[in-house]
Amino acid sequence: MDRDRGRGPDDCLSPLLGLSILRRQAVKKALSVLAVAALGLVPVARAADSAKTILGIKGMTCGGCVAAVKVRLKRTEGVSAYDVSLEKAEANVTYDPAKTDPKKIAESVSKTGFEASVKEAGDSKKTK
Ligand SMILES: [Cu+2]
Repeated sequence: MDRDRGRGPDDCLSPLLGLSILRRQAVKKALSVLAVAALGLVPVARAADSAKTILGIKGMTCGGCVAAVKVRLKRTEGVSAYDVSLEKAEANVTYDPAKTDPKKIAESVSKTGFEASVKEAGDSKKTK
């Protein structure tokens, strides 16, 4: 026989019990997230988002020239990272292949007055 249970269902769970249930759910959730990530979501996202190219850049003579090229790269659509070397007369550019390609980036850089050309396009082809 039920005696007075007028307190309602919330009081039936002690705080400790409630906590352990929450923890179990959190662990389950974390495990399922890990499983999804392990199933290949991460590598796919990586491959799709970025490619690298090397541009040869003629005419840079000082840090100011390098800075000008950097500013241009920063404003070029699809470029996510870059490293411009005065010594090597080239730029290492990481870009989103869905938005742009090495030729377009070289054209954009050439607008600074420094003639840029694609030295190495993408990961598949390695040409001098
Ligand atoms: Cu200069």
